[in-house]
Amino acid sequence: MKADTLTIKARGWFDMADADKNGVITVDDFSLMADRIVREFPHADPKKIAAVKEAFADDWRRLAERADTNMDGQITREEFEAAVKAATPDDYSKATKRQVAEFEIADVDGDGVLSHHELARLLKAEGLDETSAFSVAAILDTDGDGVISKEEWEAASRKYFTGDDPFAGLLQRAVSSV
Ligand SMILES: [Ca+2]
Ligand SMILES: [Ca+2]
Ligand SMILES: [Ca+2]
Repeated sequence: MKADTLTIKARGWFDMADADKNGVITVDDFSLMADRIVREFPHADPKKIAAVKEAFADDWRRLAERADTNMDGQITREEFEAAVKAATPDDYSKATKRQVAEFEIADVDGDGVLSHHELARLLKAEGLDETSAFSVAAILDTDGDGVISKEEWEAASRKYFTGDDPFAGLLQRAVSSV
């Protein structure tokens, strides 16, 4: 990946992760992101809701371990960008608990795949506008069969973090316009 692509992505990820927009990433941002998803899917199985909350708490702990250099419970933009630059592709090679939990809660009809509509609801809960959410769903449906399979979701999550891919920019624009 090109260095400038990584910097642009790191900025976009920071803005996404700083959910309460107070300029630093803390545990509160991760609870807020989890709450937004849960609010979008209030009738989900309580186990799926618990899994989303736990996955976000877990993601916070993993990020803090890696990025909160001075251990004050806040990750600044500088700390975050340094951590992103120090990360190796291996750090993103496996689907995280969060990706799995997000997929599960968004699969409202429980058929094991996400319709474009189901995925768009998840993405909107994560801050995308309607148009961007459906564009991203179409991009992630790589075989064009009308649904996003677990494999497509995991491949997309990997590519989002490691590739010079087109939809990282799309996501960033969508998020920065919120
Ligand atoms: Ca924040
Ligand atoms: Ca489904
Ligand atoms: Ca598909």
